[in-house]
Amino acid sequence: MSGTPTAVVVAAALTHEGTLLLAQRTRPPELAGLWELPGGKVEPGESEDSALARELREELGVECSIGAALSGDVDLAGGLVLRAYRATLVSGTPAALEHSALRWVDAAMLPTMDLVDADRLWLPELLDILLTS
Ligand code: 523
Repeated sequence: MSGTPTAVVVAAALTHEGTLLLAQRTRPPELAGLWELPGGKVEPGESEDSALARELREELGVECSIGAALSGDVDLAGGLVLRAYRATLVSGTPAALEHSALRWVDAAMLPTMDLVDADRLWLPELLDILLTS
């Protein structure tokens, strides 16, 4: 059966010294002010890894190494599917180039953050990553 291919949105669980980087969205209005794992849409012809590395370069100004996927995908509106990957910094210091703020959160702070709904799927796995890193 043919049809429109599913578009994938990739997001990064970027960790550093027991903390996870969250980014505060500026748009759309219903998501503005909420915190997310940074990332964005995979473009046609791009691999998910290189799309995520590109998004982190564009949004944060850093070079990252992309690792394993977290468990499970999230179906988003508009036929998009959201997938998250582990990531670590290779060079640079993240800056909020396209977000209103960035915050490195530890396992105690993560559950208190106002996350976008879709990213909540990974809360248990993210806590586990932070507590065992
Ligand atoms: N999410 C989401 N969580 C999350 C990301 C990176 C994205 O729920 N961690 C959702 C938000 C949007 C959709 O995925 O509904 C696309 O993300 P967006 O807008 O960050 O992707 P862009 O910037 O590549 O898309 P354009 O707006 O088309 O430029």
